[in-house]
Amino acid sequence: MLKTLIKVAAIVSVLVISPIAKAADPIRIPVLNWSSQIVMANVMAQVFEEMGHTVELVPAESASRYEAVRIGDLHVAHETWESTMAIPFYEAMDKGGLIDAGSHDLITFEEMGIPNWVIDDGLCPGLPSWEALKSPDCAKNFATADSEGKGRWLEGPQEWHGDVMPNRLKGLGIDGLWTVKFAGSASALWAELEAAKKEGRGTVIFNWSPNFTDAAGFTFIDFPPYFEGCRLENGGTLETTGCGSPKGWLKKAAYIKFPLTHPDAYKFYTKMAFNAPQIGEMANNVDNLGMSHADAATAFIANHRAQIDLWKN
Ligand code: TMO
Repeated sequence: MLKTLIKVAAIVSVLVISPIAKAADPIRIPVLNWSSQIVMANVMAQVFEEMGHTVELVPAESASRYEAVRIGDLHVAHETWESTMAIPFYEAMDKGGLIDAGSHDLITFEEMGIPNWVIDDGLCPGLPSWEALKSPDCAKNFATADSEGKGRWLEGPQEWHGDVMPNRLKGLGIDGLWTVKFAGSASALWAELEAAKKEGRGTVIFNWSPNFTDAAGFTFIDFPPYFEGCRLENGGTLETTGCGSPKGWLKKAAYIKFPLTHPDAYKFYTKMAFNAPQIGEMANNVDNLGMSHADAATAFIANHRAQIDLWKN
């Protein structure tokens, strides 16, 4: 009796469950730890659901995400920033399984910088030129309880760029005056801006564009120009690793089978190309207006419905 039941259940599951499971294979979208990336993940999730797909938002890390796309654990990496993610992106493509699904409609920049009031208050005369950072009188205005008397740079999470910024300080020969601490998340960077302002001390943080801060009065520091190979991880030396960040693209990566398993969703994904104000709007909805990521995505879609619908067809 029991055997028969198991047999029947097995047959039923083959007949009924597996075709459904196949049709409902969810589209897996990575969720990282900065607002525009998370809001864009939610925008895609809501649009794919409108198209009849099921979606899974999967917590992921910046660099390891490309191997996950390559083997199909994720279907997309929808915010791939050239200056910090090009290497794992191209490595996964070289191994096979990850494809380039096009670029967003903008130029990106990721760099250390200061809120404009740091300049206006004269906390480090000569900024935004990096040469101003060579002054001990400047550095001491940027000290914090955890910086051993040095000026502090607050980098993003170490998972984003490893030791690019500590190597930058060494390459510039100013690691005796400045030290790098890593934030736990993007929101810790914005909290630092508020804390420094309240305490009247200088602050240097990692930031990027497009972002909500584009409209909020933020200046990137001018470092020696970037050139191919200047960073240590690209074959550079201590002589060259003081170079600044490159301007770059913002690409969309996809699992090679995504166009076959979800053709309509893949077509939307290839057409989906946000511009700089739109990425800023996604971040602003969360970081200034305090919306949840899902609500920020719903508001964004409502605000750009005609364009979204054009990409859906
Ligand atoms: C990748 N990021 C935009 C946080 O620099």
